[in-house]
Amino acid sequence: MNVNKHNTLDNLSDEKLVELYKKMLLIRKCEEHLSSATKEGAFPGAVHLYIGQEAIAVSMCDHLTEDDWISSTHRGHGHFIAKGGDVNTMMAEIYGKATGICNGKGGSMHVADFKKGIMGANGVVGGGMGLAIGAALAASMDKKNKVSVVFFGDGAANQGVLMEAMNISSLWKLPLIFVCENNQYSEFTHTSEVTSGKIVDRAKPFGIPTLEVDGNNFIEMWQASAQAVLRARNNQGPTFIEAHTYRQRGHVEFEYSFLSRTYRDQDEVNKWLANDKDPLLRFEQYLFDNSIIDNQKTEALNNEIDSVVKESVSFAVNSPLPDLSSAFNNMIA
Ligand SMILES: Cc1ncc(C[n+]2csc(CCOP(=O)(O)OP(=O)(O)O)c2C)c(N)n1
Ligand SMILES: [Mg+2]
Repeated sequence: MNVNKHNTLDNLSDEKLVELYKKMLLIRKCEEHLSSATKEGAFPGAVHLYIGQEAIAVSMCDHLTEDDWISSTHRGHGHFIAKGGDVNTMMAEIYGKATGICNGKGGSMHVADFKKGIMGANGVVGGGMGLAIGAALAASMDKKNKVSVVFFGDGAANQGVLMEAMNISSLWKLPLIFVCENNQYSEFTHTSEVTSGKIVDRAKPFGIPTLEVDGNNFIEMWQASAQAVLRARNNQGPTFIEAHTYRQRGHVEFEYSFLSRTYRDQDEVNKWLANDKDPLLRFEQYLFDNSIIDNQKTEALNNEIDSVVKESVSFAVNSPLPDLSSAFNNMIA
């Protein structure tokens, strides 16, 4: 299957394009805050940041409604925000507060909101696949044309559960979309050291149509997402997208506090931070080139998003910790 490159984003209004840009900016700025906050020890636990991959979640989720489902990874804040998750309660969750979306008991790797179709971030690599296929099966039995999307990494593509998910979703024509975010690293190991062949080719023997895209190109990723979601809604079965991207930050923030060696060249990182590679800067340039934003508008949007992030941090910081008596609430024995 080829990405519909003749189609541009022309059919989206300027307002809509600015909304999409704001969503990417919101993810970026939340993550930047979390980066500095984790270094200050503002909350317990580690954070895995989505910086550099924002175009993938935002473009895919633009085609989904609250009734559709997504499952995510340990790098899940971007998916949560893109799918319409509330930033205040996400921030409070990461800060471990009672007002968090999971009452402060899940933390960064478990931000979830079932009311919004967000089955959650997931600390188990590949764990989201089982959840997404369950939701896809339920969607197909309900016959309400709902769609289920699993976001996973290149490392997760080496988990056996992917083969099981591809097999049964293809056989049963489930409305499932595989989105492999190939960011070139699994923890501290380059993908080429642990992955044979092309990841996207793994779907082919199962008869699943595939799309391989530049995941840092918002337009290309948006088009691929449109095609995959349309197929799923029309009961045509699963689609597999491999989105090439780059993990701009470490595997976890602050990793050099425990790593004794570097594992990638700064030159390589710098190349991906540049205007022609970074997904947010590229989309911003597209909006400039089409006279949708200018310097003044960009500054206003940045100020607006800064306030949203500031408000979420203040909500999190000023919220109480969960009461000790609630420790065993919502637990099943
Ligand atoms: C089943 C399982 N195995 C190993 C780990 C440890 N681990 C956490 S993240 C990670 C790398 C995942 O790489 P990838 O899927 O490419 O996602 P990325 O971090 O690049 O977003 C590993 C091995 C885990 N959490 N779960
Ligand atoms: Mg990876």
